[in-house]
Amino acid sequence: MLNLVIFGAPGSGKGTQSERLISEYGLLHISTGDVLRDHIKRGTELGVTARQYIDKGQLVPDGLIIDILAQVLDDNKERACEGVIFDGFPRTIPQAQALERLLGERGTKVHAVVGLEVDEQELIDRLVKRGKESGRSDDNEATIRKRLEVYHNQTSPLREFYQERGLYKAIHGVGTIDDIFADIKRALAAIEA
Ligand code: B4P
Repeated sequence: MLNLVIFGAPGSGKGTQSERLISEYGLLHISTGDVLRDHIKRGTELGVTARQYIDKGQLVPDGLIIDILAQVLDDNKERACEGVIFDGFPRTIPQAQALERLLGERGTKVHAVVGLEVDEQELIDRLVKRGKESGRSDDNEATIRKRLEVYHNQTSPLREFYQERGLYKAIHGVGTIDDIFADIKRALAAIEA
């Protein structure tokens, strides 16, 4: 069983590399961004609330997102036992502490954190490009800059949090998707055994 966190700034390739990791290791994919966008599409109460934050480039409040994650884990109990990739969660220290607690209560833990490291201009270029192609409401330059600021202030401290626990695997996230994935597999080889 392998529980992975895929970590990085907006546009670092979390979603892209998650797809590869899922097919390679047969993991359950939990993307909090995807869960929130699904709620927005269905017009649920949660979706209406989440949209107010996402469109401003802010994080959805911790309490809300932690409850969502606990619910998704409960709804997918059997699959979660085979291993999970957490994509876009945790994004704050309280979320990381909640993840430790939620997994601990289920008799498991985070085995590794894959940190995709990409320079800022490349992140902006990727997200502006995606915004033009997909029309995602938060992929416009002003919101992207706000998301990056939020990342630096609230999310990047998690790097140290996981380094202290010996779980952080730094991956250079620029290059072809295949090459980056090969680096991730190499970094995970040691913990797979
Ligand atoms: P997310 O959906 O997680 O959005 P994101 O950080 O932009 O990541 P995403 O997965 O979409 O992009 P990726 O790095 O794969 O969150 C959206 C919003 O939801 C947040 O801003 C927040 O408001 C809210 N939210 C979500 N989770 C939350 C939480 N835990 N707490 C609070 N709020 C939360 O980048 C992919 C782009 O790069 C693609 O266009 C791809 O084609 C391109 N790309 C990937 N690899 C590449 C490569 N090697 N070369 C060139 N381009 C590449």
